[in-house]
Amino acid sequence: MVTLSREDIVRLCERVEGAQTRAYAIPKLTDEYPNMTMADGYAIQTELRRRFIEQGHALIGWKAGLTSRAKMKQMGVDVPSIGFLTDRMARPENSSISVSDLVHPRVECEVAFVTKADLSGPDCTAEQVLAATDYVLPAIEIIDSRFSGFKFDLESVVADNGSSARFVSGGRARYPDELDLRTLGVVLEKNGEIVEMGAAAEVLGHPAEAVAMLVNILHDLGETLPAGSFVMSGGITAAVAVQPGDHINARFQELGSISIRFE
Ligand code: OOG
Ligand code: MG
Repeated sequence: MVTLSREDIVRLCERVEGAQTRAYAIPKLTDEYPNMTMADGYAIQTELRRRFIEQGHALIGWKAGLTSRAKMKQMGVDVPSIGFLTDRMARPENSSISVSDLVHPRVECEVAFVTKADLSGPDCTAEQVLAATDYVLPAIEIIDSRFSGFKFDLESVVADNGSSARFVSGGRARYPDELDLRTLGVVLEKNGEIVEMGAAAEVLGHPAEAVAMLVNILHDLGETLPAGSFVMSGGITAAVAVQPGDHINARFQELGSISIRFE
């Protein structure tokens, strides 16, 4: 249930938007509003999406977050969430990503889905997601919580659009029925060293489950997932902090690898 007034939602949205666009850390929103609900968090996120679209950003898809045990444990949160993705967050494969306009970025590897049919909740299933999937491809998400110390609770992180900052996709696109998306392995390397590894089943047992969950949360927000959407299903392993000079390579079984640098 939304408990915040429209005025408070707009005020908190402006606070998050300022921290995102000017890259500074703010206290988590629940410090000031301890009774804030998840619905309040989504109301702030929805207002942020409205403002970005009004400013000319294009909505290209969505992301599920906190869908693996590794991520939930790392962040101390046990409920998955969703956020929106715009064209301004996309970066090319092999590019150098500037950290000067980010607070304290981390990288994570995810399986991304591109859809070819509309999907809607409230009872969307993983089977429906796979039937509506055009292809899957690997992705690196660069998350950047706007909250001090990268510490937050669910209400605050939802308002901050799930820490969304940048993402890079590429590698090799594949049809989902040609792969076993549960046993698909990924190795994350930083400066030539393996720092994380895992299998995609870490994401709710099957990454398509995370997309189904996302569609069902969208239903609660009064939205559907249109054909042609780009959806990231959530970090498979814990996220890894990056600094200028770091080189990241995510090797996905069957889906190729993605490399990026930070400057
Ligand atoms: C929240 C975003 C989580 C994922 O893939 O789990 C996320 C955070 O950890 O800051 O994007
Ligand atoms: Mg993520």
